[in-house]
Amino acid sequence: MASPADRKQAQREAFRADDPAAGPLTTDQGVAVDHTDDSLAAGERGPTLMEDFHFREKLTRFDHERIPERVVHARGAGAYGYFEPYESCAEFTRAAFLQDPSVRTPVFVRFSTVQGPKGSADTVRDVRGFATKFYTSEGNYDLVGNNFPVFFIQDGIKFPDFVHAVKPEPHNDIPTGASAHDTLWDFVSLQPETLHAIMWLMSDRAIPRSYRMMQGFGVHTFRFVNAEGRGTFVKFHWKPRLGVHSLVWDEAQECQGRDPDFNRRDLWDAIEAGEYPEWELGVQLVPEEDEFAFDFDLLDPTKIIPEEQVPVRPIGRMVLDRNPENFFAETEQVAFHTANVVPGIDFTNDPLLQARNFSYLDTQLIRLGGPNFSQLPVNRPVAPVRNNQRDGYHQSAIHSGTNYFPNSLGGGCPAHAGAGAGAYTHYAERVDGHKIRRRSPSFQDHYSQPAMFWNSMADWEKQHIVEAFRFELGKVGAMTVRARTVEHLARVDGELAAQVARGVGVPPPAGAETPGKQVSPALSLESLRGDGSIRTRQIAVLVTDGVDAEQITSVRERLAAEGAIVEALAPADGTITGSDGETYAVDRALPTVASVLYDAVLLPGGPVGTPPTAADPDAVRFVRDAFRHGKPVGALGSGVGVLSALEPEGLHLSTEFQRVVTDQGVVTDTSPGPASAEFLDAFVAAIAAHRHWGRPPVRR
Ligand code: HDD
Repeated sequence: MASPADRKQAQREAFRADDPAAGPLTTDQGVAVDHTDDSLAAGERGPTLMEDFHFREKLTRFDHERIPERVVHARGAGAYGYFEPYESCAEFTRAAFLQDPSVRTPVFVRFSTVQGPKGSADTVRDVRGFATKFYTSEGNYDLVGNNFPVFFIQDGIKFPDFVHAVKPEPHNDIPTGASAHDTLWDFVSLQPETLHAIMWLMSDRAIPRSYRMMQGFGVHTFRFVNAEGRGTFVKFHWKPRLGVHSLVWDEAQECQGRDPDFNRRDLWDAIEAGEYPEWELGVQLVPEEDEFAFDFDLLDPTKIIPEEQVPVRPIGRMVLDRNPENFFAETEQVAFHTANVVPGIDFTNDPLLQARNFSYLDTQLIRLGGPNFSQLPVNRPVAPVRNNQRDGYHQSAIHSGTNYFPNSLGGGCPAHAGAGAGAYTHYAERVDGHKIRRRSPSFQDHYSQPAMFWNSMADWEKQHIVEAFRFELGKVGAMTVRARTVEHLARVDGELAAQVARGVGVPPPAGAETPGKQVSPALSLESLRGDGSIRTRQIAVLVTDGVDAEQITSVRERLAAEGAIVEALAPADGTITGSDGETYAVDRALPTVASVLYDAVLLPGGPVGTPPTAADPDAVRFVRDAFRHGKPVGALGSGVGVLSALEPEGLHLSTEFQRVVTDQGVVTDTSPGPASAEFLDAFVAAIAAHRHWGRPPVRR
């Protein structure tokens, strides 16, 4: 009998396709096929015959392999895992999966980008989807979130407008996986409710280093309901164990070409290597009586509750420990729906959430071709399903008995869940109002929270935001749109607006009134560095014949002990001969990789006085890119000489004699022999810091 944590995996087993090795090739009808390489033809050079049923079936099946991609979030990657609560949350919610720390609930998570099609690159500037399906004992619960805590619009009726504006333009289907185009910014400039999410989009949050290193948010205010029927407002937060880390824009762009699958490969490889990504689930809880205690509306999805105001309370953890076996069957066919809730979790009147509760079921009907998509293995609940829903496309069950309620002929089954049987009951909120089509005045402040976000950023984060605005608006053809956007920015922060205006060639806006100086330190990436470990960071060691073998071994051993992944890169694949005359395996040939695929680089020394990599332009470019992108650079022995290539980039090595020198993440030690503990400690610390922002900014 499978343990509860494995219930989803046990269920999946039943749907595994028969092993094709166990018998001959057949048609879909099970007829054995002796030859699948040539069509049935009238003579060796004659026409193909209509009666070749195998040929027609094979081609027809191929012609029908694709289903429509998701209208948004088309590109994604998913994994299975489990969730376990730290303690019972019974005080706030009766949800069964949040009661008992010994109960693991299986999950499937799909991460995604939003704008680009299914085949677009991973490292685009975009929101990332973070959708979790909990297969609970009371049915499926879907938390369909993003890596931003706010959304671009307040009411779902505007979703088609927003998505039309951000998607490729209708006449030429350009741009792919990008927001730097006229229609998006036209919409933004006319719709200041977008500004808060736009600030996040222009920040480094929009270019995560890894799905494993980004936060997730439920965005809306939801409602917990306990066994007594008492409601508590709740906002959901996922916090990654490895900390929140991002790329820099220049790097993200190069990565799109070097490895368009950068984020999905990273997730896949980490799980295959047993480095299971982990997030803590946290909640911000607001008692019902405090509904109006904030200077914004809790129902407004363009607002956060600052963590300093309502702390995030950790309630459990999620681990992803299994890759899917078939991308299409599982990651592509998974169907999330915000209205998939379980007893103890309820909605609020957030108009964006209400719209989503319509849209997701509707979209699955067209995308998955009918109403039976919940029978697909990845969507199937582990809780039993009993109802009178029948028929429709792709019904794969053979139901028997009655199909209506009430009935006596079927023994009255399935009967209503009796009291105490765990039925879902909607929160009995009192609602009273006139039918109107009007936004609440409490939704009208569009500038205070974007300003808070800006005020909370470190200097380097502000600089990246300004550069992002300049890049995006700089690609907008209509100068009126550029100017109108900058006018809105002036109402967020005058300096931000002035700097952007200077970059995009519009007049600096006259001083506008800006909201106060509210700050939320929890918003800065500076405060989200995680546990300080270097687990799963990718470290490149540039090697060639004659390299100091002792150095490589000492660095490899230490970094591997810390959980980092070390790869030796040489001018060509195969082996190299070290200074000790031994041969060492090369992990990858330099021309097949690039600095943007690694987190740090190390240059070991070679024979005395000969920087081993100095002559190799690929190696020099590698180190220069790593330096320009703020990455840790280590150099040992004569390898330090290679760093002279970084002088034009602003690196000035100390000429005073010191054994180990650390300067803005560049760690050097000119002494020969194995790397010292002091060097290794400093290099590890530099890698743990991820990026070193004191360096000169990236210039093309
Ligand atoms: Fe949505 C997909 C997240 C607003 C309509 N959305 C989708 C996915 C995520 C989100 C992560 C991908 C799920 C997957 O991996 O399959 N969406 C959000 C968040 C929102 C949001 C966090 C705001 C807080 N979405 C939103 C609105 C609407 C939609 C307002 C419509 C009124 N979203 C959809 C959709 C999608 C979708 C069209 C496309 C594919 C799908 O649902 O399954 O129905």
